[in-house]
Amino acid sequence: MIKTPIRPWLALAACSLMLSGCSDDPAPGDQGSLQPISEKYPITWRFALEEIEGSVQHQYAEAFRSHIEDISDGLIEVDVFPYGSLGTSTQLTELARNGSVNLAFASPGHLADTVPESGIFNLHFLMPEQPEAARQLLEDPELISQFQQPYQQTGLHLLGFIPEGWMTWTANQPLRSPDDFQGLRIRTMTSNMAAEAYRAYGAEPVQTPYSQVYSDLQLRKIDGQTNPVFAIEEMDFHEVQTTLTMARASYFVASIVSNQQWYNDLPDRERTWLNDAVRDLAGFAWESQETLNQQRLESMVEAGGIQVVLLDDEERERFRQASLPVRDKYLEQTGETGMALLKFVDEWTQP
Ligand code: 6CS
Repeated sequence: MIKTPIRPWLALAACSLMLSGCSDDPAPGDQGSLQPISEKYPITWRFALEEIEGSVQHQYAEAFRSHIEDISDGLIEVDVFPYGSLGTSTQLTELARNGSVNLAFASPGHLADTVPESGIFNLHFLMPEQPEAARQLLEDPELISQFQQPYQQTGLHLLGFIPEGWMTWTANQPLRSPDDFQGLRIRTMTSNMAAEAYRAYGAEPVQTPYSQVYSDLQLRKIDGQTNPVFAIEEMDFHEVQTTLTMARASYFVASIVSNQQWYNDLPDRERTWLNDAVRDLAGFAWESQETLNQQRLESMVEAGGIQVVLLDDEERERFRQASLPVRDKYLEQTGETGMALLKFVDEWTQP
């Protein structure tokens, strides 16, 4: 069955109309106005997702919606826009930057062309292997604060990082060593740093939006792709690939961002509700991605459509060695800020 790809440009046009026609809500920046409180509320915050319904980001956004409604006593409502309703990841970042949406997910795999420092999460063999350590690193306020200025320079405020699980590799063959990547057309997210990580293995990366991956695999325009398990299952990539290789080389990290000006202009109590909600949901984010990744791996294996290959330490070490020069490319693009971030994460990982 040929799937109809999501057509983000059509959806985006529709949404621009929808956004301009749905402004019972004050425009971003108007929310500190002198309107009587009873007229001003309820306010709706728009939250754009890079993933479809049922995904890690969607589960998070639904929990966020419910939590913020609770802590604000119904004064804040949240409109969640799953992937496909507004545009590609890069377009969502633009919508957050220009204030058309208030909140969005922005994955460094796409965002690194806009915020080069965020490309650190595209480096392989960087994150701590132990889940608890990875979690603590991503929640470390010092890490968030080091990223704040690079995000702000582009008009975004970084609210936090959300883990989505280990990236896995799918192809029509096992990928046990860099030799297996020679000439492999692997789809990566759209930033150059995301592609560099696979160029270092000898692959020919193809940088495309998420919505295009299924049909490109089906039509054999690409040979493989990389994503966490939950995403492979929900986007049906396992239908058009034979083998899933687990190398534990990199971790999928998404950032939650808001429009910087909107964030600055929020009345204090609304800003507090927002920050509290992100902090309160950190545990939920961690647990929901673990559960979703585990359940979907089991269901794909049970269905029998895809073979799972786990790399051993020796195999992983060959990839680690091949991945190291990519750190220099990251530093070329990020200078001293990137150097400080890399040092921070390295010290965290190998104290
Ligand atoms: O591969 C991608 O482009 C996407 N993958 C996931 C799991 N989330 C968002 C991102 O855009």
